[in-house]
Amino acid sequence: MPGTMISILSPDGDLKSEADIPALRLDQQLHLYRLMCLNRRVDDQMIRLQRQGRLGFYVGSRGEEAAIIGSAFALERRDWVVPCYRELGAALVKGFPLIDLVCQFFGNSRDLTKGRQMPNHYASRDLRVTSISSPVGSQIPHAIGLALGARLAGRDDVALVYFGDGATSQGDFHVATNFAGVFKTPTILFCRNNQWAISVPVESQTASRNLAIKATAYGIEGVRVDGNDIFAVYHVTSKAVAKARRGEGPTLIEAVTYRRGGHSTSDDPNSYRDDAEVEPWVERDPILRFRLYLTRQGHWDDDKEQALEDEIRALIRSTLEEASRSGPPSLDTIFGDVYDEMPWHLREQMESVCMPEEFQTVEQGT
Ligand SMILES: Cc1ncc(C[n+]2csc(CCOP(=O)(O)OP(=O)(O)O)c2C)c(N)n1
Ligand SMILES: [Mg+2]
Repeated sequence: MPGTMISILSPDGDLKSEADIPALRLDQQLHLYRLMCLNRRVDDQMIRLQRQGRLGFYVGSRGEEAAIIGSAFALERRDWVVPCYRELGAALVKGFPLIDLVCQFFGNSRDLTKGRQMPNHYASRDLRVTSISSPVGSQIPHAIGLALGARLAGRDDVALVYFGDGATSQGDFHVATNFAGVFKTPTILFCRNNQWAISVPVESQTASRNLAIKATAYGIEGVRVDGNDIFAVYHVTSKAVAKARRGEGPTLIEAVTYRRGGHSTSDDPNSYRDDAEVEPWVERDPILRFRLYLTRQGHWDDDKEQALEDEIRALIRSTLEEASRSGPPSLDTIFGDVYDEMPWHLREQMESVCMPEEFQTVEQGT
């Protein structure tokens, strides 16, 4: 039933039902915990750098780490992540090296996207993480197309697309979900319902009882899950992935969570929401909940937490040092990757800006 919220871990880190615990080995659980902590510390550091004027822009995901990391972990390497812009954690799960992400944030010469994108708009062809698509909801049809393409090519990879509660009001969501239902594309439509679309609360976004129920209209399965419960998120997403891979069609997952920070570094939520609203969500923190669980099970303690904090701090510091050794992309990168054969007028411009005068072949005045 799309209205029933699935949860496995209670806020104090207790299992609601032993039977429900997904088959995650201890090393996998500890890996997930580390990634959630890394995600948060990278967010904190990048927001600080933006405030210092060293980074143009950043989008954090404080409070949404379980929804993002738990879902991405349900994928295989060959599967596609089609992100919105708040899924650093999914990139980390996919194995995106932190140095590549940070070089993209700085838009330097090591940036895989050659400094052509806004900060926070990373992509990796090798890892099957598609380019972040800022126009709200536009990535949803892309994911449906990727999934259909995979099936037509005889492959069994699936595509998981992330989007927010606000995106469910966009035409692209409805067009894509309808298409996915009709053609049973191997897609997981993962909606992070973080309660806000910049300054618009979800209650003003839709008259629907919830977001998962929107699946019913398109004849696909809708699932509502506690987005701050890493086990529940992993559990429902794994089921949706397996179903998609069997050729039984898409699932819409609504992960109920909360955007604890600003929309981005360009936003100040104090101007439209009360701190009192945020407080209960601090208590439901997904990282704290997982830590309490691991501690109760005897797998975690303060020494391990400290060691992890130290490891992450050192990793972020060394990554920033390494990234700052690269300068801006070279000027000729502006001209590449568009034409197979570059038109003469662009070649002329490229030569005039990139080559020392003695090597320029262009005759002036022609
Ligand atoms: C088509 C379009 N309209 C408006 C915007 C400006 N905008 C950027 S993010 C955003 C809110 C999206 O909210 P939601 O889908 O809930 O995702 P969240 O940011 O909460 O993760 C808006 C309105 C945009 N980028 N694209
Ligand atoms: Mg939102």
